Amino acid sequence: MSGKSPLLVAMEMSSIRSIDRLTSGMGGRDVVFVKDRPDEEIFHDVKYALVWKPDAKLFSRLPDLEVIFSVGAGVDHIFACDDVPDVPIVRFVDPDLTTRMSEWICLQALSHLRQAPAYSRFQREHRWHELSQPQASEITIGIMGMGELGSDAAAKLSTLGFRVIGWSRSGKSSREVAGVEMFNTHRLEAFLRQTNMLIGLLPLTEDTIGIFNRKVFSMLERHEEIASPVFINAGRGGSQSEADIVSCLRDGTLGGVSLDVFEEEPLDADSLLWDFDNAILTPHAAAVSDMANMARHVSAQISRYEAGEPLQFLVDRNRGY
Ligand code: NDP
Ligand code: OXD
Repeated sequence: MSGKSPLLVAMEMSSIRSIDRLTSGMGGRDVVFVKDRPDEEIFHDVKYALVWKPDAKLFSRLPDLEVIFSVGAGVDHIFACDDVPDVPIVRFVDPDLTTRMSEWICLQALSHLRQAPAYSRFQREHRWHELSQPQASEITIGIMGMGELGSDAAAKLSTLGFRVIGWSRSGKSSREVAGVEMFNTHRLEAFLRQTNMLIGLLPLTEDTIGIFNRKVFSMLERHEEIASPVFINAGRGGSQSEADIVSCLRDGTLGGVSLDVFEEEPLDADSLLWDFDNAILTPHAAAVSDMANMARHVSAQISRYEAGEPLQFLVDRNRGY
């Protein structure tokens, strides 16, 4: 025993390497994995818990909890639990996570700009056929959710030459990105009507459930030279209507999609989404949380907390993110 309050970990960790990276980075603090303990055990004296999609009843087993750490940047998995105690919730904000997300976003935007789904089909068909190639600057990308992730993606997409606009509740982005016009919730239609590629980087809250639906997709602007409009979502699947995505891909309201998140995960093998040539799907893998960085982040926040300094990256319970 280290004499420090242990960190309780409630998440599936399939790789030994990740477990090592987390435990060895905790500066000698004991790490207790819930999955190794009896279901009925009450964890007295555990002040800190690191959680990802925990069992709904977990918090009833943590009577002395003082801080909840989310393994993800999103915290909807915590609010889905029963009786979440009234203690600070710290989410994961990490430059490496942000970089990975922007890589995924740029990859998807470029794939649709350069018509990768159509060229993959031509290759399967052994067909030599050249498609038109508009410049990135002719395409407007609209990002819904301009927080840590959205604003970094906006900066990188701008560097690639796209025209980028952003939408958020406040009409502001987490960090200002030169040349990016911002829209607030009252100006959603004006934002959508000029967007050729719509990117979702929103948290899942009561206000964002099902926000990406036929009504929204119908307002997007087609660009005649590429399969468009395009919808790209790496926020949360609960924000999208998959029935609407399927019907919009079928009738051409959408020309392509890239989805990393789904209403139910894992995506059912029978989902119609799998079989669209113009749908690029990844298994909630746009940006994974690195466990060595996680250990550094949790240790740093615990040090601040124990020194009486304010915690960083706190979740606002009223907003839900
Ligand atoms: P932030 O909290 O930094 O940013 C959230 C953004 O969404 C802000 O711009 C906020 O606006 C906006 N927003 C929230 N609610 C609304 C609303 N009702 N209407 C309009 N705008 C709204 O979050 P991050 O950028 O760090 O992360 C975003 C999400 O990405 C996470 O919550 C998570 O769900 C997802 N994610 C997915 C990953 C993956 O691998 N697929 C990996 C990591 C995160 P304002 O600032 O004005 O309040
Ligand atoms: C996150 C995620 O929220 O991985 O970080 O989805």
